[in-house]
Order: sequence, then structure tokens, then C-alpha cells
Amino acid sequence: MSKLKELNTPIFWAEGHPGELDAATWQVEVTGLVKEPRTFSYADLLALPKTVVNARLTSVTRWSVFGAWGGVHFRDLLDVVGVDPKAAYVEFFSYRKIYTTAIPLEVALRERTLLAYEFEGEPLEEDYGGPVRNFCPYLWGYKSAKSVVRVQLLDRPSRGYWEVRGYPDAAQILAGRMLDINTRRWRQIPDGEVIKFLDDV
Ligand SMILES: Nc1nc2c(c(=O)[nH]1)N[C@H]1C(S)=C(S)[C@@H](COP(=O)(O)O)O[C@H]1N2
Ligand SMILES: [Mo]
Repeated sequence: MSKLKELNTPIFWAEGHPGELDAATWQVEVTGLVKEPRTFSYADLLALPKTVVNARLTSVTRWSVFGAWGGVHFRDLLDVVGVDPKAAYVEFFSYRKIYTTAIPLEVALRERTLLAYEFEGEPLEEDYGGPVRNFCPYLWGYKSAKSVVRVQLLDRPSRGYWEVRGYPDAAQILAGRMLDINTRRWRQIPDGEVIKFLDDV
């Protein structure tokens, strides 16, 4: 059993569970304001430099899970296609393209944002957004689109699945109580990326 499943991490599929997804035939199209649009296979992504970050996925529904997320840093991905200087946002499309969301390019390029394909050294399964998902610990989890098939660079924001249904586009993580999935304890978090709990001693 995967670590995320073992921890009983919630599984969110607002658009419906996609069923079985095949990494061997998976493709991620990188398009929009890039110099050379390109489609990456799962193997192509694995062949790019790998980055592993210790960080948290934090949901607006007030839970948070910590671990070692591995994948491709957006700088390494975007270096391949070349970024148009007008690009300012990165939009993600999940499998079937019903679920979308976008983050500022600046946030995508931060240290711990990844096009992730593993957690704790294990490939991500469908339930948790495999074969590849956005992982962005800086913003609420609805920005971390699962099972990504398209990454599109834009010169403007674009409201996605939850944003058009009322969740703030800025998606700033707000202070308050949070269920830490790793320990099953309620903890107090500050605003912003969850690095430490406020009630840590
Ligand atoms: N395609 C897709 N991606 C998604 C979602 C979704 O419903 N569909 N939910 C988002 C939300 S609100 C959160 S908190 C995280 C949850 O990730 P998990 O289901 O892997 O725990 O995925 C995000 N990415
Ligand atoms: Mo969420």
C-alpha cells in the first residue's frame, strides 16, 4: 500500500474518479506561451532532472499531509520548451480536462513546486493524481491539479474548477486549525506555506 493511502489521506476527485490510468502511455502537453510547444511522455518526464522536496499538501478543507514529493521542477521542464517573456501564469488541465486550475508562473518556479510523480519514493497512483500532478505547497491544495495532461502558459489568470465555484483564485493558505494527516492530530497553522505548526514545542 502506498504511503498516502496508508495515512488515509483524503482522495478528492470533484469531477469523478478517472479509473485506471496508464503511465506507459501518459502524455503531458506543454503549450501556450512557450517557444517550442512539446508533448512529454511519462518516460520523458522521468528522464528530466529529478527534484525531491519535503513539503505539505494543504487543503482548504483543513487537512494537511507531509512527505517527500518527487518530480520535475518547473524550471527544468520549462527550460526544455523555452518560456515566452509574456508568460505570467501556468494553467493545469487534469485528465478529461474538466478540472483545471492556474497559478502564477512565479509560484510555479518556487523551490518546492513540482510536476510530481512520486511520494516517499513510490510512484503516485491514480487516487492521488498519478501518473503526474502539480504539487504546490505554497497555496491551497485545489491548485495542485491531479493527473495532469496539459500545462499551458498564459499571460493572464484563468479561473479553474473550484475558482469559478467560489474558491479564491489567490488560494493563500490561511491560519487556523488543521488536521495533520501524518499524526491525526489537530494543529494550529500560520498563514502561508505550512513549514511549522504554531503549537509545536
Ligand atoms: N483533477 C483533480 N485535481 C484535484 C482535485 C480534484 O478534485 N480533481 N482536488 C484538489 C484539492 S481541493 C485538493 S486538496 C487536492 C487533494 O489531493 P489528493 O486527492 O491527492 O489528496 O487535489 C487537488 N487536485
Ligand atoms: Mo482541497
